[in-house]
Amino acid sequence: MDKLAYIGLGSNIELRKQYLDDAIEQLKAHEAIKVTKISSIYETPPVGYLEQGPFLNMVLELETSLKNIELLKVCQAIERSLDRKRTIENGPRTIDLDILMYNHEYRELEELILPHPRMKERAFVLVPLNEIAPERVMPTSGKTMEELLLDLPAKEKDAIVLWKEG
Ligand code: X6L
Ligand code: MG
Ligand code: MG
Repeated sequence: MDKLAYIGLGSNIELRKQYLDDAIEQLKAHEAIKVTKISSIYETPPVGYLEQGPFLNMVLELETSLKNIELLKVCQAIERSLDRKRTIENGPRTIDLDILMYNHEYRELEELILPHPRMKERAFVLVPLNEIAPERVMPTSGKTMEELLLDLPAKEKDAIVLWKEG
């Protein structure tokens, strides 16, 4: 039985759009993954570590027969293949793939916490998630993406701008 998963993608090293596209192509090429929804791309100011350039962020919906940790390993392999380095904590990255939700699971494993513990505070995640899955309920909070987004300060949401090529 396939599981429904949501993956957050982010890049802030050029060529940002190319890294997003390459990551999506690698997920699509995986035999155990079907990409079922793709959000728009948003340009977003950096959060956490501020001395870095703006991100492109988006969210994907997947159907997969992979187990949660297997999906994590696939995401990490894609990050490595796209030259992800971990030099500065929360610093610039070619590509970041985070499992936001996996089915309706809530669990804390050593390698993976589901749902992503900080997704409900991050407009750069909730704006694209609300676009493709407004009625989806976040396990642990019991709120829909639409409701979580309403809880965020307007100035954080206003900083998330639809991105257009060129
Ligand atoms: C205090 C301390 C408050 C740390 C917040 C927030 C840390 C977010 C890390 C934090 C804190 C993060 C992206 C990003 C990052 C991204 C945008 C992170 C991990 N990833 N900013 N910052 N998009 N716009 O994908 O999310 S670093
Ligand atoms: Mg991240
Ligand atoms: Mg990550």
